[in-house]
Amino acid sequence: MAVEISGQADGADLRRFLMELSNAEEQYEQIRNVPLSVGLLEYALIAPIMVSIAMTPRQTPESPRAPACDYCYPPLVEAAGRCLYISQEALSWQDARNYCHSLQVQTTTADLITFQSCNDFTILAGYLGFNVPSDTSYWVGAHTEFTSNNWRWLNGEPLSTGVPFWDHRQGHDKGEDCAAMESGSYFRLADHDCLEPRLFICASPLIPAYKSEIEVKDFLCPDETLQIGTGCYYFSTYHSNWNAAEERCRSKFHHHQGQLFSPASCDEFVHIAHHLEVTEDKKDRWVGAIDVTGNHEWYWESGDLIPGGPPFWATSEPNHKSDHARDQGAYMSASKRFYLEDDSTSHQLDYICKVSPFE
Ligand SMILES: [Ca+2]
Ligand SMILES: [Ca+2]
Repeated sequence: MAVEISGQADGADLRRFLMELSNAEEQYEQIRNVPLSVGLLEYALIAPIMVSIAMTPRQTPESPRAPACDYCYPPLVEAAGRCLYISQEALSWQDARNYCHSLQVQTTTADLITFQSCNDFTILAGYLGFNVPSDTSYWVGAHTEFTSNNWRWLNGEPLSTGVPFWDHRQGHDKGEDCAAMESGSYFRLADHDCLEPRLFICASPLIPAYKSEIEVKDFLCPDETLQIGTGCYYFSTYHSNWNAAEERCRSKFHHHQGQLFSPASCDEFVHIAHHLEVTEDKKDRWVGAIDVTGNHEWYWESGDLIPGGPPFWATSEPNHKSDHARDQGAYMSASKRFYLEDDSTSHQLDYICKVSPFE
């Protein structure tokens, strides 16, 4: 049996070969079969190196020299975790879409960008804020279908107006059936006439996210609170200043770790905003957001930083001019589709507490 000693030999071949070599009876025969191009002495030098190469773990895709297929094909660039093409020429929505289709992305083609989650959108909005000129507007892969306000992403997923993707004033204009991300509204969406030439963003298509079966345990919310999603919430029925509201959440629900509502995720915020919309709650409600220094350093009471722009703040908010610490809080604004606005903590508003369920 001849065993080729070359760059192609794998570890198993080599180990087998060496084991066979160690067999004294076969040793002579094996050595005779070493290709003539590799002398015995050279083989003796190469073999240990090849064993060590064979034993070295292969490079993982995360390593800096990942295979080329992990990168985006020009002219797409890798940004915000995706392969994107951010146009510099303006086209109608359909022409923009056709342009995207002409771009090759690995084994498939690109399309106008769509978003699967609030987080995807927030990350891209943050990226655009740093990387595109101000006063720009980019077509994305969303349009109306069947009826005028029935918005969908290109993958067929429904897209509701309001929190978290849309500017609070946009999405209902007659004859405006295509959506664009606008720098003037923190890159939130606005509806426009599909024939207007606009810049656009193409992206590699989204593979539907694997939705794990989250085990939802049965739980019971305390009296006076509502179960929404996987949390319990209290919606006040009277006004209070921000500090008193915070104190009230703690004391009223002290057995249930009550505190002013501080969403742990974009999705939790969306849940509450949509609840307020469908129940036609017309009240502005304090949440657990405070400017800790007075210099627009906003934090949730939970200690998490609140980023500017998406997903929480209404367009042009926060905008207070105070420079006193803990002087300004934020509320979910009924007139701005429950995105946040800031206001003096001394103002009297209703509020939302988040409360732990019974164990
Ligand atoms: Ca519009
Ligand atoms: Ca304000």
